[in-house]
Amino acid sequence: MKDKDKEPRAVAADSLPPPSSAVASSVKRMAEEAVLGFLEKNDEIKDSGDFAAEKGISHEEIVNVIKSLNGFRFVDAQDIKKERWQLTAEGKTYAANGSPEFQLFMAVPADGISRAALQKKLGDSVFKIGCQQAIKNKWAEMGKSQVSRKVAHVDDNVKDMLVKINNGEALNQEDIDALKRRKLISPQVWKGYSVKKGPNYAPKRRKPATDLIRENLQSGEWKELQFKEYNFLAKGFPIEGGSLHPLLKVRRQMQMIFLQMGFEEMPTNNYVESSFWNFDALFQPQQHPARDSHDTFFLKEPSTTKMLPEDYVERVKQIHESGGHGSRGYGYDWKREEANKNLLRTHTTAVSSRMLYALAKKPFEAKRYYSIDRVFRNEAVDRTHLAEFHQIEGLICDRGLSLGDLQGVLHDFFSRLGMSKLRFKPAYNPYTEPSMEIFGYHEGLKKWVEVGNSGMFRPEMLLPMGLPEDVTVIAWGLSLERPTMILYGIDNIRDLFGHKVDLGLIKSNPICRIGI
Ligand code: FB9
Repeated sequence: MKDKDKEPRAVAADSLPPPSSAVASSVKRMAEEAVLGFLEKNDEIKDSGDFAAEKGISHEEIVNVIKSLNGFRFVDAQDIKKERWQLTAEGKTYAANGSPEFQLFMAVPADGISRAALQKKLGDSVFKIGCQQAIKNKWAEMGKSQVSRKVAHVDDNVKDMLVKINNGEALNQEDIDALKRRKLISPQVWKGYSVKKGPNYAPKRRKPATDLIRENLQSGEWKELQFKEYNFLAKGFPIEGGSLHPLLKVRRQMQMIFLQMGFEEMPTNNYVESSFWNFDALFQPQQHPARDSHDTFFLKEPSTTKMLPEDYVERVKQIHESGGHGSRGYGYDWKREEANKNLLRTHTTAVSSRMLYALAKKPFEAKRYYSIDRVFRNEAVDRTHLAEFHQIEGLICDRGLSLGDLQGVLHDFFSRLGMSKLRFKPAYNPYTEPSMEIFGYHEGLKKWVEVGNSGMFRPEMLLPMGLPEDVTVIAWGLSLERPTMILYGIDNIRDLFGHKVDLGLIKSNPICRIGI
């Protein structure tokens, strides 16, 4: 018995690695020479399919060559279509293992077998179909529990027909219809070409010249040179221009809204902040849960801030420990070293505290400030939360502002975001009282969306800064990521921000159409 594995096994074309470009182009050249060579001696290639089979070249390769030669009018190709049948997945299994009715018949011993045993032997689907067909063919007797043969011998015509189909052999219409009814075959349109010589026919294709060069002129060969047609429709190389990340497009839109509303941007170029400006200045008590490393990234190096305005720090210490200006404070022992700790800012409100303190040092003038930049929170990452996001914050500092003013400016701001219907829900922030969560009705999503938080900065925050008694500050905040995810229909924040972003989205994302 010849040793099986030494035989070079015939491997299926699609299991081979794609031919390297060199092989590909040599196969292409071979196919081209085959077509042009054949037409040198013959008027026509009647059927590219037969021609491919004859030449032992894949029909696909022949078709590619015919299309290209036709493009350069080396040949004149006419479509020919043939409808033929191919086996369905079920048809393929029967062609391989025999029709279910034949499998059933073969599984019934001469003295019969129980239905249950037979079903176990054949499996549910073969048993079910096998029974139907075997009864129809009067091959077997299906008693209540017993199955027995009605004939001694049967032929598996169905399998034979399926094999014929597979080999591209023709069957009579009746058999085709029977197999079609059993969904064992499905129609397949075969496309090929008949080919004749074209106006530019030549036995060998010389690459058409793409340029007229001095040598062509000197040698006079320009006379018989074939020049490649100019393809004025050719798409030039795509100009790879820079493209803005969706977040930056929405940021720019948000900036436009703030500038149109008369706000000026606060400098946010310091991710590292002291606990003092990020928390203490905002009257956030030192034992507040947000101030421990579970929520906040504290710095190992430099671990403490170098410089704080001592007089102001003293007043903050006061207000935390024993209150003032009518507040009884928190009544705990405020620690300087806690305020000195450096961290990655958890909100851009840390910048607002610096700006309001700076404002307090000058003769008072009303101000509208906004900030849009990164903040960091040691939070569990999920579909809408990363350890960092961009916070958008707006504040108005003026005399005698009320909660009504806040709601008014929120209506103005969010209506420019396309959300004119707002609802406010009482909330709590350590640094604002009263505080409100903001909900907006999103026409596109047809639902109410939480769009941010807001409040009036507490006097315990503003007065120690030195701002006049009657100055109040209304403020609100939201993220940049949420509106961007909604506007660009991005479901998972990891698709928007971070190393997993697919650049395709960056290159092909549409312009940002906020508010309209
Ligand atoms: O952005 C948020 N939602 C939002 C905003 C706009 C938007 O636009 C639509 C397309 C047109 C859609 C959605 N939120 C705030 C709401 C929620 O996403 C919330 O679950 C998550 N929030 C972040 C914080 O998460 C811990 C968003 C982020 C946020 C929340 C509050 C503030 C800032 C950012 C604040 C504040 C504040 C309060 C008072 C004074 C000063 C600042």
